[in-house]
Amino acid sequence: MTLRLQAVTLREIALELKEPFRISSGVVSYRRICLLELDDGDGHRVWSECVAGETPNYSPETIDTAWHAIREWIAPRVLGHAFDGPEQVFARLEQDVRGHRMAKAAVEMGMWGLAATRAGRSLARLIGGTRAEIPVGISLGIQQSPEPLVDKARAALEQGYHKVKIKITPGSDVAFVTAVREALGPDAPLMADANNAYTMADADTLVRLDPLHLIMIEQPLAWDDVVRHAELQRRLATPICLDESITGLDKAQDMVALGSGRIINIKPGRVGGFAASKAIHDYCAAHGVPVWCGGMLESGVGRAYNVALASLPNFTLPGDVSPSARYWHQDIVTPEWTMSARGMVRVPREQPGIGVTVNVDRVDDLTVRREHLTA
Ligand code: OSB
Ligand code: MG
Repeated sequence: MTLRLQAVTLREIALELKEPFRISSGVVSYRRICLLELDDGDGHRVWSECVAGETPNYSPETIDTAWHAIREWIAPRVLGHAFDGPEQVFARLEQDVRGHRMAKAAVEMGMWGLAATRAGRSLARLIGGTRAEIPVGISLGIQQSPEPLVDKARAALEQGYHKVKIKITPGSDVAFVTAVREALGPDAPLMADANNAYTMADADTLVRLDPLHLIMIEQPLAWDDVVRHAELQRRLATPICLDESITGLDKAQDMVALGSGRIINIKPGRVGGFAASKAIHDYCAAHGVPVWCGGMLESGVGRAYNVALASLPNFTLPGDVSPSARYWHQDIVTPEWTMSARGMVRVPREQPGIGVTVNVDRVDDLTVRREHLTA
């Protein structure tokens, strides 16, 4: 079935987080979120989301660079072009356009959503997802002191979360994670995420995390590094998980070849979308590397794509796919994303498309700019 994009509307909305989220490289209280509405001109529409943040503290991309890239180079390559299927979109976007993977992903994932909508099938089934529900992990931002961190981690486990990720940075690391481990016991499923806050000069500090038996340490070193991570992994018993460094399948292959880590956090919005995510997923499955689905504080739209992706079989670790109420006073989708008392989010496998409806009136109220692009 031919897939053709006739028009796309870009929007920027402002959505206030329930509480500020602090990582080693910055803090966010309001999310400036870029949403796309794709239209096939045939009566089918679907929403997608770009994960780029306000500042380039996670990757070089921002919402403003993504907006520019989508308008100037990415949308024009897709609008009006006849694709045999959504799996062809990424290769076309890679041709002669370097980088801008977040901008590409917003369009590419939207094309998968559009294909699912047109086919009257759920996105999860379309991509070959097998899970009916996904175990959920929570990502806890850096706190002022260990006490509030311990309280939040305890509350998360009581709510049913399957994994607690603790953001760390030099000065808020070993003592903070130790406090949580001592309070919650040896079996609590804990991990840490440094978002590039360390260098090899800090290796001794990171080695001191080994006795805390974390499931993994996420991205301790530079955002684009795989070489030094390999050296660090040789010194650490705890598995390293790469996030920022894995911008595509090639980097996953580098990680395995060099031994830079043993686990990958796949964020479809970071790697250029679903085709790249599926390729990384399949490669990791073939090489015995577990993967899990990360998050970028998405609205309910981006979350729909993450949940569908995480239903693929090699997503064997809990994903950062927390329910809407973890982030927002009110999400922009109906139904909101919820988590069961068993810490699971249900995959909408029976509804066509992305499985949630966008509350357009609310999005209109939140919109600060919009731009309509046509074939
Ligand atoms: O490193 O995984 C990360 C949020 C913003 C930028 C980077 C990261 C994160 C998270 C949030 O950890 C996870 C979530 O969306 O729940
Ligand atoms: Mg991370």
